[in-house]
Amino acid sequence: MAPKRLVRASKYIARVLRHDPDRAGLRLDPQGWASVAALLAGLGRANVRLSRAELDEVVAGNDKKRFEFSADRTRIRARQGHSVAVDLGLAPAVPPEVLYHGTVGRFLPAITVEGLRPMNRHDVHLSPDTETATRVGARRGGPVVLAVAAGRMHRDGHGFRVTGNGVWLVAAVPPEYLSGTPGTGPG
Ligand code: HQG
Repeated sequence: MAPKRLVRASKYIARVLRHDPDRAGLRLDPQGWASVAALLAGLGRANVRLSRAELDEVVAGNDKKRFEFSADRTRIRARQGHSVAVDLGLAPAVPPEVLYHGTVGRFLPAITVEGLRPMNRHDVHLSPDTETATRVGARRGGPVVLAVAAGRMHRDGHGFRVTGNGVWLVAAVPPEYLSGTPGTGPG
């Protein structure tokens, strides 16, 4: 289990690299990369003091592999989840026939009408299995897992990409591709 301080640092880094680079005085390049030295300096200014070795530990030990280093390890970025404009350079990929989305009951009336929208992120995030989707939904309350007819969507021309840690991204999911999964929500 990571010490509390590293968990706190990890959350701060996620916020900076995905949503708010200004907060740490950072500039992200178009692919979302920031200088490791600048990140550590920015963290220090925000009183989240971290050594390079501890940063390595945060990146390697992160439960969902949220961050990655460049090949020369001088730059770092979030693998997904941005609200700031970045081009992660992910190639289009053919999704499995079914992907899953974990949400909560209170969003279903809107989702049923509008489908899944990226909300504050750049893409809708989909999970390859119901266990992961259940965890994603449970962040907000009693989880409801929706099945997404990803194969059919792809054949209909919707572009999918997959991140290095197995999260599937798509611009939106129209309601006709959604259905409930047994036991977690409306059928
Ligand atoms: C919902 C975490 C109303 C959607 C997780 C979700 C994931 C709608 C929320 C990753 C809607 C957006 C992404 C509509 C979608 N009307 N609500 N039309 N369409 N929603 O956090 O998928 O820890 O942006 O169901 O584990 O929950 O950050 O997306 O509940 O992998 O690495 O609007 O974030 O990863 O919430 O989570 P989010 P998400 P990290």
